[in-house]
Amino acid sequence: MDKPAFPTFPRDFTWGVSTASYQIEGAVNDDGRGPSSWDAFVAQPGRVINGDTGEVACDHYHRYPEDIALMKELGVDAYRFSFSWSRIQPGGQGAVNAAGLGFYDKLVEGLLEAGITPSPTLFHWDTPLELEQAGGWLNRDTAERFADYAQIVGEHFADRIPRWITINEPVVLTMLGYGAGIQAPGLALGFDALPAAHHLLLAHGLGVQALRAAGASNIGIANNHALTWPASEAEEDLQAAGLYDNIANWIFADPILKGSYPEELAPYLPPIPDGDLEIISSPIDWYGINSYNPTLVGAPTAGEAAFIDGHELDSSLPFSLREIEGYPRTDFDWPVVPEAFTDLLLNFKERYGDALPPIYITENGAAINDDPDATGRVADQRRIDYTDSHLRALKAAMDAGVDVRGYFHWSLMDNFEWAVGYSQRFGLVHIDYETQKRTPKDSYYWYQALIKASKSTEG
Ligand code: GBH
Repeated sequence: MDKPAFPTFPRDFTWGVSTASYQIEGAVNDDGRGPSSWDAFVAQPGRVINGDTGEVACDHYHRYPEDIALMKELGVDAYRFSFSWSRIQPGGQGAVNAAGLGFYDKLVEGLLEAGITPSPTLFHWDTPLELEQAGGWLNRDTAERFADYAQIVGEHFADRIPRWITINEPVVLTMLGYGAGIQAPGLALGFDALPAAHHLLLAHGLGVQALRAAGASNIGIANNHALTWPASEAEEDLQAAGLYDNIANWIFADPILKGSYPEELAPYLPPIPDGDLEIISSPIDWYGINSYNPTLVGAPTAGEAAFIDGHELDSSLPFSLREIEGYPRTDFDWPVVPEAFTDLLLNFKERYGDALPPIYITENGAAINDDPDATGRVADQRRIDYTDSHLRALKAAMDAGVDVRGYFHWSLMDNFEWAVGYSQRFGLVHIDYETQKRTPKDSYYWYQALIKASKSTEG
C-alpha cells in the first residue's frame, strides 16, 4: 500500500540544517584559537574511537564558502552553527581575539549573501580549556564568564543575526561529560554532576539577559529531549522511569519554562542560591528541542549494567536503561520510533500549557553510514525514511495543536561525532576525510525537493 501523501507544512515554516564548531571546523590552532575541553579530551588515549580528533574535521574553517554554496543549493532558510568560544576568547575570559571573531564575520556575511538566516548557538560543549581546568561547569564562575562572552558576541552581531541559541544540550554535557565520563571533560561523578546542570542553566539565563542587553532578539535554547518509556507498569519501573525522566528532561526545561526544579529532584540538587531561578527563567522567544529517539527505563537490574552508546554506566544508579526492541535501528544502533517524537511534543504542550513558547526542532537526524557507490552516488534511503517519518510525526503534533515553527536537520554534513569520532555519519552531505570531497547524498536531494515543494504549497 502507498504511504499517505506527505503533509503540508505552513508556508513560512523554517527549514534548516545544523552543525557545531568542534565537529566541523578543524583549524584548531589557526588565528589564535585557544584550546577547549575537547582538544584536551581527544588527546587522552582511549577516549575517542580510533583516536580520532577534531584537528581537521571537515576543514570547514577553510572550506566554508563551499559549504555555504551547498546550503544555498539545498534551499534551506536557516543554518544553525556554533561559535567556538575559545576562538573569540582564547582563555574563556578577557580580551577578544579579533581574528577569531573575523572568521564568523565572514561566515555570517556569506550566509546573508546566500539568503540563509544565521541561527547560531553560543556554546556547543567546547569549553575553553582554561575555564575547564578551573572546574569548568562545576564552577559557578563559568556561568559568569559565559555571560561576558555572550555580551561580546551579541554586541558584535546583533545587527546581523536575527535568531540566537544560548547553549546546546546542557543535559548531555552534564550526564555524559561530568556524570558518566563518556565525553569531555571525562569526569564520572554520577549524581555529583548535577551542579554542572545548574550552572549551565544559570549561564543560559545570564546569556539571554546579556544578548538582550546587547540588542539581540529572537532567543532560544537547544535542549535534548527523549521521551521516557517505563520498562513496565510495575511500581518499581514506573518510579525509576519517573526519576530518570526528571533528570534527563524536566530538570532542564522546568527551570526555564516554570522557574522551578521538579520537586522530586530536591534530594539530589545542590542548594540553589536565591535569585538564580529568576535568572534562569528569563523569558525566551522560542524553545528548541533536539530529539532522536525515546529511552526505555526500568528499575536497576541486579548484576546487569546499563549502557549508553556502548559505554557501561555505574550499576549503582537508581535506574537502568533498557534495549528498545521491535523497531528499526540506525547504524549507531539507536531505535527509530517516530511516534515517540509526536508524543514528546504533546507532553510539552500538556506540561507547560500557555507557558510553552513556540518550538523549533533544532536537531533531528540519523547515523546512516553509507559511502559513495561505484558511480559516486550515496544511496542513503534509510536517512530519507528516518527523516520522512519524523517530519510526519512532527506534523501530527502540530495538527494536535503544538506550535512548531521550524525544523533543523542534524546534520548538514558528516562530522566529528564526539566519542565515536568519524565512525558515525549524520550528514546530508558525505565527507571523504582523506580528500575533503563533499558529495551530496540522496537525502540531500530529497530534502531539497521537500523544501521546494513546501514553499510552493498553499499551506
Ligand atoms: C546531539 O546530541 C548533539 O548536539 C550533536 O552534537 C551530535 O552530533 C548529535 O546529537 C548526534 O549524536 O542510548 O541508543 O538511546 C544527541 C544526544 C545522546 C541523543 C544519546 C541520543 C542516546 C541514544 N544523544 N542519545 S541510545
